[in-house]
Amino acid sequence: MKMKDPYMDFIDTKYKPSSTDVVVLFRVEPAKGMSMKEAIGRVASESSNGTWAELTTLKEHIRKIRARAFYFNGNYVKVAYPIELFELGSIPQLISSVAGNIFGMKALKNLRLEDMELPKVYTDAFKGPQFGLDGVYDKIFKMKKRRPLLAHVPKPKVGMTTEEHANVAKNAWLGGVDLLKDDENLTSQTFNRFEDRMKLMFKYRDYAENETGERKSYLANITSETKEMLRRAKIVKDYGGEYVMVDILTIGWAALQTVRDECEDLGLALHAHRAFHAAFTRNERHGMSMLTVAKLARLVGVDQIHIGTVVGKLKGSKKEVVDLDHEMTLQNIGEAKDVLTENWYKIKPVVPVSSGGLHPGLVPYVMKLLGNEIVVQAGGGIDGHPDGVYAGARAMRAAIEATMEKVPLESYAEKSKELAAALKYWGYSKTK
Ligand code: CAP
Ligand code: MG
Repeated sequence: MKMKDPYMDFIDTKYKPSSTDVVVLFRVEPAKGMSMKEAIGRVASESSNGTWAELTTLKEHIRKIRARAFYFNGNYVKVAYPIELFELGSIPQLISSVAGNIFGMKALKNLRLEDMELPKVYTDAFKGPQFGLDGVYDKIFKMKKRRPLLAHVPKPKVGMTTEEHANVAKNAWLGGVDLLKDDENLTSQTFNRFEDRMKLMFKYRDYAENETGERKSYLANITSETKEMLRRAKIVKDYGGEYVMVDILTIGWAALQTVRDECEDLGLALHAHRAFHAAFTRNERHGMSMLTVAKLARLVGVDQIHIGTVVGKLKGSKKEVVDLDHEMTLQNIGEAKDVLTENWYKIKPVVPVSSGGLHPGLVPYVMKLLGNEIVVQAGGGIDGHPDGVYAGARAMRAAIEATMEKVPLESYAEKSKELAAALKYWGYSKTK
């Protein structure tokens, strides 16, 4: 008797997703000798409640909640997952389901999770951003005429002593930086212990605020083991900080949810660094899109997230960066070839952060692409300025102000020697 292929039960082109289904868009490349349907059946099966064998234990009430691949367009496939398959409020379980074993299946040459459409019943289980874009501008910066917030990461990224790091920060804040950010791998090393850094950084932050009359804030990197992160977040709060920063992918989704809850209690905004994402997002044929990572981060509730620059040193196409910008700032997302619709309901917008190889000459491009309600971050683009950190900060700030006033940088440089020096040194060159 020929065995029935159990995988075929997970394909139903007549299926219409219900309003409570999670819908996932995959890009599927079958392995040699595998048809598209055989590959897709395996994806829908293994990511819901099937396996390779026809099960004697399968009953109708179990079969009823299986996933169904219902839409096929070339390599693009949509799979609908009944909400019963998920534990509401748990990102780890969502990813273990729809982005788990399937990436290792021999039936696939490549598989990429492009996007997922999350129903209200699922998104209602999450807080989303505590401050969000409006809260950052209105509550933290109290900025009436919104312009890009200028951020700086002291470079070299690690190795400086606490004093050296804090001195760079002080000069950057005095030069016009709004947000000082620890680098993604600066946490608590022997040369710059977390507690020592917090003590000096907040002292210099307060000094710079008094000197400049401007709000200055600090994205303190608390990335660490989870209990230690909660301890460090309290230290930031005790010093009167407004933010903590975490590397969302290296701390993991469960820890991010815990930190987000703690930030609610402490009233701290959450800056999301995405180090490690490119290990699985940059390959357009296999892995998971940064769009999906950013959606889940918005859902959990980060207030700011890195989305790329197009013109800087790190990979990210114009389409990818613009899609990310829309997904982070709009409440309703329309369908496109590799983007699903999404209604964000009560989940607030997130501030897009453009960073990675930026210097003053590249600021107009970034602002034209992403608008004025963003964070523009420069590390080397400030500390590499020929006249030093203070001048580097003033040059970046001048580039932002010039672009806000729609004045070409060269003209504006006539009244900003620091911007003139930056343009002479870097011009408008893209970095890599
Ligand atoms: C930028 C940066 C950021 C990257 C992260 C770095 O420094 O501090 O971590 O922007 O990439 O370490 O490279 P520079 P993304 O300004 O000196 O390049 O923003 O794409 O997540
Ligand atoms: Mg960095």
